[in-house]
Amino acid sequence: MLTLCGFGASNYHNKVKLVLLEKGLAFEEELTWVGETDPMASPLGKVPYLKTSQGSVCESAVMVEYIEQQYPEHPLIPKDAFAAAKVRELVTFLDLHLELVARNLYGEAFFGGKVSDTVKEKIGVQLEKNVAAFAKLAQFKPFIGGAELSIADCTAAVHLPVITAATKTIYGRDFLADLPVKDYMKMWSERPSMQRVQADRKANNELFMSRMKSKA
Ligand SMILES: N[C@@H](CCC(=O)N[C@@H](CS)C(=O)NCC(=O)O)C(=O)O
Repeated sequence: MLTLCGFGASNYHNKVKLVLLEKGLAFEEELTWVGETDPMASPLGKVPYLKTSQGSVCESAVMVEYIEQQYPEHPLIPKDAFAAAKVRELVTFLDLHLELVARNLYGEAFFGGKVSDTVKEKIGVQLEKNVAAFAKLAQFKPFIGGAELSIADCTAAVHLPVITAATKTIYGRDFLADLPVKDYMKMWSERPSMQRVQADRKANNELFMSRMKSKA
C-alpha cells in the first residue's frame, strides 16, 4: 500500500495525488504538516513524501517517476525516449523555473507577510523570462505536452493557478495571461481526479491558513 504524506493545501502534495488518482492506484493519505515530518523520510523537512512497502521516498519529481515505473498501467510518461524527455523537460520548467521562483512571493501574496521591493523586482524579471521560455515549450493541445495527459499536466494543474494568483497580487498582473490557462484548468475541472483534489484542498485550506498566520 502507498501512503502519501503531506497536506491537501500543498501544490506538490496535489501533484503526486493527481498522478496516483489518474493512474487509478489505491493509496492512503497521512496528514503531515511541515514541522511534523519524519526526518528519515524527508531530511529537508518538506512535504510530500511517499511511504512504500520498501521504504519512503521524498521529492515529488522522484516520487512520480517511482510510481510510473512501479505501476506502468495507465502510463503518464510516453514510452518513446524523446517524447518522455520532452515531458520531463516540462516538469522541470514548471517545478524549477516557474514554481520555485514564484515561491519567493508567497509570503506576501498568501500569508500576510512582506516581500521587499528588491526581491519583487528581481523575481519579476526572472519570472517574466522563465514564463516566456515555458510558453515556447507548452502546447496546451489540449494537454501541456500535446495530445496525451502526462505527469507534466499533473504538475501544471497545481502550479499554474498559484503562479497566476501570486503575480496578480504582487504585480497587479497575471504573468500567465498570454497562455490558455483558463481553458486548460476548465478541462481539468471536469476530471474526477481534480474534483477530489480540489474538494480535499478546500477542506484542508482553512486549517493550513490559520496555522500559517499563527506562525507569521
Ligand atoms: N522540491 C520539493 C518541493 C516541496 C515543497 O516545497 N513543499 C513545501 C510545501 S508545498 C514544503 O514542504 N515547504 C517547507 C519547506 O520548504 O521547508 C518537491 O518537489 O517535493
